[in-house]
Amino acid sequence: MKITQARVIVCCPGRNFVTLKIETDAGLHGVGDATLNGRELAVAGYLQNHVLPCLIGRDPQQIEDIWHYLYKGAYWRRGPVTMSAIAAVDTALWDIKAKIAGQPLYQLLGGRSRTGVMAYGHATGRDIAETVEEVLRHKEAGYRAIRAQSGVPGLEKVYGVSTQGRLYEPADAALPSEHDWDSSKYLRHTPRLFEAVRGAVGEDVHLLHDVHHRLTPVQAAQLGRSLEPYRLFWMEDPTPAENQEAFALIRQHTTTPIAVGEVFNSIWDCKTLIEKQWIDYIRTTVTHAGGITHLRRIADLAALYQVKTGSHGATDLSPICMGAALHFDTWVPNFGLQEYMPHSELMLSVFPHDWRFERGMLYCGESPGHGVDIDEQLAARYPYQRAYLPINRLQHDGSLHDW
Ligand code: GCO
Ligand code: MG
Repeated sequence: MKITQARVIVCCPGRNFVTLKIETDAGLHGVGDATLNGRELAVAGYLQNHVLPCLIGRDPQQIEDIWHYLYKGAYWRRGPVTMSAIAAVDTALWDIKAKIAGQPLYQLLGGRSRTGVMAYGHATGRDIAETVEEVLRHKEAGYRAIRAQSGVPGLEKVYGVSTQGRLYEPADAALPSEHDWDSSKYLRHTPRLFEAVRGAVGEDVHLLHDVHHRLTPVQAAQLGRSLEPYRLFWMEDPTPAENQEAFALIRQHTTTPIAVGEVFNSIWDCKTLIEKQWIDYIRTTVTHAGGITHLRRIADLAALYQVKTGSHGATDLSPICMGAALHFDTWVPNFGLQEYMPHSELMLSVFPHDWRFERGMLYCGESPGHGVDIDEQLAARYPYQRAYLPINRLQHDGSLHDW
């Protein structure tokens, strides 16, 4: 079997998505997600100019060899652009391989380990009362795990909180919008938020929170400790993780579980965090971490240290990534939790899919492959629109801070 054609499809049905479609001489095709929020065209260009010419004529069944051909063959290893491009190829090839076998993808990975995939939803409000209301609404809808974020008094815009009352989409402007930040205000407010949320929702729901890389290690340790009475399922991205050693300090001071890794793109980004058991959940997912082939390596390393998966599932990952991730989650022995941030109806119609959400659980489908495709004609009606993620400045003097 040979790859006959490969093309990159960029579309914006409400937000930008980069999709790779690979076709074969057997009449089968596969698709992969290559979306890198705010840097979409860099990955599209990398694929278009440097990857696709090398794929034509290759046997699509040689997934492992093609992965290393693209990784080692580039000489310039790792990085979000390279790894998202490799991930898209890898996802499309797994899709093709499973279609050849006539099996849903999870069967090729080793079969089903669970009946469904536990998902967490986002409860967000402009203040504590609104967030509590949203948490209760999610509980009512069947969610067993809920992430709670709220506006902070004295700060105008906060990560995760929509000011227009619609679904939150952080890449909200053609040039980066500017947010203001004050860690002291946030550190005072967040324990109050969780005191109210835990009081209202009771004991049976898992609660989560995303710090979004904003604290120093010692501030993160303070926050983790102050949240212990409310028994969080996890505290996410408490501090930036380029320096993996930073997590030793957080770990010394708090037993609040820690989830990290949505911005990681390889096993090397989390090797020390996992081996030292400084984290409890690894947030890498298919698109940004080199596809199914590489994600499996990360999950296997994590399993040795009882670290579980907690895959990123924001809307900047396309429904293709979600489909592939759900097959992965259905198989992976050390599964923890899957993030679920629903796409709009329009986005879902551009990507016909067989996965579904039902009362707090996600289920992959049973059709051959990963079960997601792209409607190219519909996608063509929604061309790329430049959109950036925001930046953050300290409120008191305008210094650039982590967003
Ligand atoms: C999450 C993430 C996202 C990111 C987004 C950036 O936990 O879901 O933090 O909301 O901000 O993926 O592109
Ligand atoms: Mg996050």
